[in-house]
Formats: sequence, C-alpha cells, structure tokens
Amino acid sequence: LALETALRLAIQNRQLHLHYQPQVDMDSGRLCGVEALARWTHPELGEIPPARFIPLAEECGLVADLGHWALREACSQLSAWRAQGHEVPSVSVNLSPTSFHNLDLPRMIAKTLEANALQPEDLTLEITESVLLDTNPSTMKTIAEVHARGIRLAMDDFGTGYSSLSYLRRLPVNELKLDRSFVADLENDEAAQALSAAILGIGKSLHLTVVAEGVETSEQKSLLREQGYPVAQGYLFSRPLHPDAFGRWLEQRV
Ligand code: G
Ligand code: G
Ligand code: MN
Ligand code: NA
Repeated sequence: LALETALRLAIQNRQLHLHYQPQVDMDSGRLCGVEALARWTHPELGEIPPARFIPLAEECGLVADLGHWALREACSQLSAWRAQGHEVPSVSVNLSPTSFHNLDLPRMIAKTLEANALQPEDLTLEITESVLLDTNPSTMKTIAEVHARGIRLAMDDFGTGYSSLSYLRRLPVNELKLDRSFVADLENDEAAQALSAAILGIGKSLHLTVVAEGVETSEQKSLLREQGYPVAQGYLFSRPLHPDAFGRWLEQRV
C-alpha cells in the first residue's frame, strides 16, 4: 500500500521518466523510430522496473493515468527533438489494455498530437495480445477509432501469446514486433530461425512492418537481415536512453 501511494505521488511529482530506444533500418542504418519506455526512480528505493510498477498501477487503478502521462511526455519529446533539428520519424508508446477502456482515448490522443504539432502517423501505440482477453466492450471500439484516425498500432512481443493468429484479422495492426526470445535463440536454435522467418512471412503477406526486438549481437543482426527483416531494435544499437543522452546519440551518428 505504501508503494501504491508512492506511485500516485510519482506520477504527480515527475519521478517517472521515459527512456527512449532507437529502431534502426537494417539496410541504411537510419533511424526509423523510437520506443518510449517508462522508468521510475524512487527517492529511497532507487530504480523500480516497469515489470514491477505497471502491474501495481493496474491494481490500484492508475494505469490509465500512466498511459496519458506517457503519451503526453513522448509526444512532447518528439516535438522537442524535431525543434532541435533531429530527424526522428516517429515515437512508439506502450499502452496497457485498460487504457483502451476509455472511449475518449482517441480524442485525447488527437488533442495531444495537435498540441505538439504532430501528425497521427508520428505515433505508434504498442499493444500486446492480452488486449484480446480484455472483455471490456469499449476496448475493440477504441482500438478501431484510434486506427481510423491514422495512429499506428504495433503488436508487441509477437509470437509469445496464447491466442490464435486469427486475431491479426480482428485487430487493425500496422506493425509486428518479433519477441526478443526468438532473437536470443537465433544463433544456436534452428527452430528459432524457422519461426522468425515464418513470422516475417506472415507480417509481409499482411503488408505489416516487422521489427525484430532485443538484437544484441552483430550475428543476430546479420541473420535477421539475411531473412529480410527491415527494422531492428536492441542493445546492439543502443540501450533505452534518457532523452538528453538520446539527443547525443543522434548527434554522434550524423
Ligand atoms: O523497459 P523494460 O524492458 O524494463 O520494460 C519491461 C516491460 O514494461 C515491457 O514489456 C514494456 O513493454 C513495459 N513497459 C515499459 N514502459 C511502459 C509503459 O509506459 N506502459 C506500459 N503499459 N508498459 C510499459
Ligand atoms: O515488451 P517490450 O518490447 O515493450 O519491452 C521492451 C523491453 O526490452 C524493455 O524493458 C527494454 O529495456 C528491453 N530491451 C530492449 N533491448 C533489449 C535487448 O537488446 N536485450 C534485452 N535483453 N532486453 C532489451
Ligand atoms: Mn514495447
Ligand atoms: Na516486446
């Protein structure tokens, strides 16, 4: 309960931050986008990982506030980078299924984009297959409305879920993110290679962007590139960085 109060205050008192990780074009090395990842630095407890505080936010009804905060923060950061002359094509924000219970979400996002002089295609929302287990009647409606407004949707952690592939027909996604567990096993596991190739095939045949996550070694990068993966993300390119460090990362590359 103490941690719950602390999280409530953290959202108010700006103890939460977003770090940013680049997504890189395999052929040109150019930046394709950045993923925003939430970080909580507690004054006494130090870094609390999202795997800990997101479920907590879910339990105490704060996850929608967290989502709004992340959307505003990420859009404002994208706009700030552009004002500094950096070419950052888009930003991706992770949203919990609960965020889609709110039928007002699409309008709220549209206002946030407008306030930061951004276009709908500048923003990607990362969702997981767990949205399909969500029985709230608003969820699918909100997702459809977000899509109709031109905001992109990415299916995160793709390949690890429990549902069938038919959800790709039910959810209007633009992007698949190959889960990093496949990438981690690529070098020693032929099954992982076969599955990453098959997932790329599914994505391509549905005209989706496919992003390989968790790329840590140049061997993994080469294998994925040979398979035809267009975009990669992972420690090989950069860890998630504080916005200032991300600015320096951008400057170093030009
Ligand atoms: O940053 P890290 O790799 O520790 O993230 C762990 C998990 O937390 C990932 O599954 C990621 O999608 C999730 N996560 C990170 N930031 C956010 C956020 O702002 N909102 C939600 N809902 N999940 C996030
Ligand atoms: O579930 P989601 O894809 O949103 O989670 C992203 C998480 O993966 C973040 O916590 C991020 O810190 C982590 N991550 C990003 N790149 C790498 C990587 O190359 N290797 C590993 N092990 N984790 C990574
Ligand atoms: Mn993600
Ligand atoms: Na993922």
